[in-house]
Amino acid sequence: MATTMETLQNFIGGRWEEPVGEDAVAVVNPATEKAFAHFRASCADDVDRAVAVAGAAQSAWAALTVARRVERIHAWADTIAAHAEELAELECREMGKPVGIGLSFIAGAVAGLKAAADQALTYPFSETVTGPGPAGERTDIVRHPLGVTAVITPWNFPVVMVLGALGPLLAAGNTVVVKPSERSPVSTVRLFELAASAGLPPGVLNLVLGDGRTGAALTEHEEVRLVHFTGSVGAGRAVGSATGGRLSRSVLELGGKDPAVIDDGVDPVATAQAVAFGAFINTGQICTSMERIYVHERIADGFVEALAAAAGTFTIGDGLDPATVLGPLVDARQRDTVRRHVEDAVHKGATVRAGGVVPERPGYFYPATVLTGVDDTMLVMTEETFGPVAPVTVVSSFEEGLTRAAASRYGLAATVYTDDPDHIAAAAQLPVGVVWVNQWQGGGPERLYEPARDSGMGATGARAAYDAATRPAAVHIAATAPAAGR
Ligand code: TXE
Repeated sequence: MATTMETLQNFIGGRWEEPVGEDAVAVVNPATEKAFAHFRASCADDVDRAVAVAGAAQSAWAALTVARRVERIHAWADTIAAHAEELAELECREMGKPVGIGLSFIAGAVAGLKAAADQALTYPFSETVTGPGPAGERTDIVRHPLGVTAVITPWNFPVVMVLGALGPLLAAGNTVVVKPSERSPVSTVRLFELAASAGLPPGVLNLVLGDGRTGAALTEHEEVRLVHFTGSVGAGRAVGSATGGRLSRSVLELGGKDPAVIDDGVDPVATAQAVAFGAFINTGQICTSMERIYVHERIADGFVEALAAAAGTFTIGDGLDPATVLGPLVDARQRDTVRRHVEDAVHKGATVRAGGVVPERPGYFYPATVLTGVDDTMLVMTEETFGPVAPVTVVSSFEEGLTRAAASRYGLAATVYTDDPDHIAAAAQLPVGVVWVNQWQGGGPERLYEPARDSGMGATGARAAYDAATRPAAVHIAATAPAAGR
């Protein structure tokens, strides 16, 4: 194994190889600000080779039975599960996620990979939809794999984002080129080492390291028939334009500015603790983190007091320390974005009820922060902060909360806390992909959704991922071949 955890390499056709690209990239531990790994960003030639190798391996992979492909994916999943601790530690060092939190998300991702792959066993890759009728005619629908696909992932959940995209793509018979974020490639490199040892055939799963330019080369490649992208809206638009222009597909999971709407009548303290988790876990770096909080005026005082108290329990530190609940932000740029949003809000009249000050210590840390007195002129209410900040708005009714929640250019997810069935029905109409009621997260492999507005495009979950990973063809068969005299 040529690659090491210090000098990272591409994995193409089952072999580790140095990218041809020249630009050196360092991987920095955000808790210490020290580089601990490096690689060279892959250039277009590296991408060409990876796509060509994936193309050469695709027909043999698609020729395996579905059961055989699913079996190989399970073997990889089991190997990942056996190395979860190591992967969680690598994620912690490359992007700051506390190991305990990483472990729970990796466990979920392994279970999700297996569940997604298992759906291939019942997915109708070939089905007869009409006939044979009285005339003996028949129509079959055959769902073909697309060929070579690409997965481009962000830094907030390196392992989860790779595993979340790969199951249906691989199980449907496609081969894949993966490009992880340049900020957090190390755990993904380890995933590929484990894939090799789990017996995935060479060329089925390939890894190219690089930044947005490498991602763009992959997205623009003529032979890449689908790009599964998770990241910012700006980059997502570029991916969608490049694939659309080539008449290829993309599935885009982009940013969010997710609201939480808290109704009168719910317990303010218990709800505040739930909201603290939804706003601060993973240091607020989750696409579905709660970024706007709307609370009914009747319970607002108790709620805000409890939320500020909960924020104080999010202990800052290096994620390798079991006592840490709030790790650093991924880099200085992200920490400065969060600081800028809070300073802008305070400048425009917001009040800091918890946190709000960058701690004097090495590392890109920012405390769990609660703001009140916010309004829609503030960056913290309109742009994705992607950090541990909970801006609270007091509303006079649940309906006002829903109206404010819907007024955003994003539409990823929303969470409401209410026991009123009419309010639950009203919340289900929000222009978002996912609505959670009285719990944040959850929904299982049958959860089918598509982000709305700037938060993305392309449905995922349930069978949608297989529909995206295959191309249906209708085969209509007449009863008999033409005969003389007929
Ligand atoms: O995203 P980018 P970043 C949001 C969040 C964050 C912001 C920037 O607000 O502050 O995005 O984060 C690759 N063609 N989210 O910089 O730049 C890039 O190399 C093809 C929300 O991480 O979008 C990386 O692998 N690929 C999101 C991946 O895209 C391109 C999670 C994401 O990088 C590319 C992460 C291009 N033109 C950030 N430009 C979520 N929804 O969870 C970049 N890349």
